[in-house]
Amino acid sequence: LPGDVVKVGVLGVPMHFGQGKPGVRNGPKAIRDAGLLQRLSDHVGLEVNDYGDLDIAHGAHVDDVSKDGNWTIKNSRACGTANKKLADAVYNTLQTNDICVNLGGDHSMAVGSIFGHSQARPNLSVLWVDAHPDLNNPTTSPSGNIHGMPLHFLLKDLENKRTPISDFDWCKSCVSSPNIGFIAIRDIDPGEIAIMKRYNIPHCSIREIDRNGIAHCMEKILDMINPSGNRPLHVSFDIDSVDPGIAPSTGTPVRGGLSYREAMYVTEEVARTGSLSAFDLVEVNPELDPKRAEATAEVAVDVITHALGLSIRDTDYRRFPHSGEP
Ligand code: NNH
Ligand code: MN
Ligand code: MN
Ligand code: MN
Repeated sequence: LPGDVVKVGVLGVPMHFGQGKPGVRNGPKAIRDAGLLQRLSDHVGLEVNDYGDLDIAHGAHVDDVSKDGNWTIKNSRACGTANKKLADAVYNTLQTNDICVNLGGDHSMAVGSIFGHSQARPNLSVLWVDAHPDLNNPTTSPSGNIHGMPLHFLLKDLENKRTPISDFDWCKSCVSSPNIGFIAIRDIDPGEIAIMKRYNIPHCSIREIDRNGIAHCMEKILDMINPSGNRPLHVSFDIDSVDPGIAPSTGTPVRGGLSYREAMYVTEEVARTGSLSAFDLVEVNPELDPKRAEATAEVAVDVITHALGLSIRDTDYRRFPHSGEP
């Protein structure tokens, strides 16, 4: 309702089991240290409820290996357990907040955040902002890292083809391919290309952004994944979507990413939908390129605050339903 203060719940998710580089568990701290909470309350004008960091057990390293030895999923036990915990936390957060912001941690946490979100609010559409489409399965994965596979557990279209991994049994597929869209992808594994083609998954590659501009691409992708505008929107934002020149502290940087303004434009358009319901900011690793870790975390804070309405409120307030009249 106009005039109502928007309530935002913030969850720190020090997940690191989905990939091999230490340091990404300190992402939530780096993003908080860069001033996120104060920016959200003082600059954006939201009611902010910080639930601290999820307690992620440092359990034994247990991989899941197929009977024929054809694949390995690294750390599946710990990753599955932590994601279940996150799913419950996101579900609970959305009972009393309008929007849930999840600070990663590696991108395997999207399994828990999207599943938990879908339990609280069905019929999600998902905008995946990333250099990678994270569509691998245990057989196509070049690395065995779960952060490259979260959508394998989430896409309804893959339900029958899903590799049964007992640590992820709790996660029911909850997003259909017409309702998920990729933007800024530029490092795609062969198996992922096959899946994208087969299910015709909406996407805007970095090349399409070069050719048609970010405004056209955002309009196209939001219209494709949520044509009626009625679905709650989940945004999963991998910081490696942004060019490593401005956001270098991340595990798998890929040259040729979004410019600073393109990243802000993406998130401003997210704010303008008025349907943002959960937002993940993942893969900030302050131990990589440590001299520029603060700058990377500042970009992450800007991304989140813009998605939640900063700048739209001032420059485009009539079209932003959360802003109220001046
Ligand atoms: N595609 C690679 C893999 O599956 C790299 C994934 N890395 C990411 N994804 N950062 O966003 O291992
Ligand atoms: Mn990712
Ligand atoms: Mn990525
Ligand atoms: Mn690759």
